[in-house]
Amino acid sequence: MKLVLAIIQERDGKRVADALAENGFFYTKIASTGGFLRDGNQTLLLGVEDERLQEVLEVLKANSDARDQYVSLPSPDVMPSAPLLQAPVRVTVGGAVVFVLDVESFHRW
Ligand code: 2BA
Repeated sequence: MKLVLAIIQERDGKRVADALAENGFFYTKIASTGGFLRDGNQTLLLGVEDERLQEVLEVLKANSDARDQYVSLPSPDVMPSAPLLQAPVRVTVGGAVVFVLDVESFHRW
């Protein structure tokens, strides 16, 4: 079994959730915040059997789009000494950022 940890953009949340449910995947959704943009995103935890790993990755990929976003200045919390940027900087935000972890054991009571 694998634990898939997928960080998706908030705007893709409903589409991804509907597709996962339609395909019979269980998941837990956690509201999260990106450390760089400080924008809301969603973190999904999915426990999946090894043989369905590829399938769940395809569902995630098909339903989450990469988008360009503009950042006008570094967050003072992150870079206190950085000067303000003159012009907004374009940043491409995934798609999805996905980690796949081996599950040592799984229990449900
Ligand atoms: P954020 O941290 O808000 O990052 C949003 C986007 O900003 C990133 O998109 C990337 O294109 C850019 N970015 C992030 N850190 C940067 C930096 N130090 N310098 C320049 N550009 C930077 P994605 O890579 O698609 O990441 C989307 C979200 O996924 C991230 O939101 C974060 O919440 C999460 N994420 C990405 N990589 C991660 C990692 N290695 N560990 C944990 N979470 C991660």
